[in-house]
Amino acid sequence: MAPPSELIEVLSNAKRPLVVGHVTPDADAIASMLSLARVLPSQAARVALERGKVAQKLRFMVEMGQVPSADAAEIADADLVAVVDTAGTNRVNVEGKWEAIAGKFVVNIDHHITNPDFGRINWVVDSASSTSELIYRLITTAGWPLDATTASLLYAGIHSDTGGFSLPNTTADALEVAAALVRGGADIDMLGARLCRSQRRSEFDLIRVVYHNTRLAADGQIAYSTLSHQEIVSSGCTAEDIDDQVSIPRSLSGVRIAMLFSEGEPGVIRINFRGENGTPVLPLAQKLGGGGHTFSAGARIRDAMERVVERVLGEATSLLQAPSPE
Ligand SMILES: [Mn+2]
Repeated sequence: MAPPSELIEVLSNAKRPLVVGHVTPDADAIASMLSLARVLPSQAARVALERGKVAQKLRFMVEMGQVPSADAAEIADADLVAVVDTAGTNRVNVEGKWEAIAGKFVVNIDHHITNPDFGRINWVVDSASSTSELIYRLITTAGWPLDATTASLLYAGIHSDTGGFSLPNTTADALEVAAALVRGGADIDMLGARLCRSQRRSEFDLIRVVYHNTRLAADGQIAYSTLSHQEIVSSGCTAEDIDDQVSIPRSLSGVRIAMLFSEGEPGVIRINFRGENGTPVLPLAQKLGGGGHTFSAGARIRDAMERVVERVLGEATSLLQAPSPE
């Protein structure tokens, strides 16, 4: 999984590089963006990452990263765009969306199996735990400097995408990179506290609702919860704060498919899918126009919550009844 040499070459030669990630950025996207921008030779490297549009609990990463967010002129002037951790062009998180960068030299660094190689140069490794793991390999191959802050950011990205080193993507390679990052100065104590033990009251109240709304189907093989727009707003959270709360229905014993339906934007239902015990959820997400990884995927549907839940529950139930493809 060595990075292509032409990727290192164009990244090294860029004068005004811009690093872009996916909408509703998670810790892996934020870490990959900030780390890459920090290590690029150009001092003019920028990220498309507005602090206000990042989940409250991940804003400390933006503060650590200390990379300026690109303004409209800088986006227009960028001579190279690195899109990281982003499964498709419809997920690109930049002002003006994909159209704003489509005409530029785009490089694509990702680990989503559904990534269609939309860049001029593509480095997509679906066996990688995280894009952060790939960025680490890129840094060491290119010989760029890795300081303690960058190490901490990348460690946070790997920690997050592997579910705290507990999911099947926690490969020996991922653990080796994590170990190298700790040797490079990653602050495990601080990161553990910030990522796992620093819940704000608003997030705590939101999780209370996720527990309360959790329901079972298919004899307990499906667990799902819902968050209406009203429930999100009244807990003091925003759409950006919703992502890994699907871990609550997922944590029930016997669950094979866990889902979180959230209405961050009124009238649009986002669904996070997680597969347990080797149950792939990607086909489910793709059937609904989404994408992602085999056991962790997502989709968005514009419809009323009840109708979306009913439809998706039906799809999920028939997926469990279908004979396995193997
Ligand atoms: Mn990722």
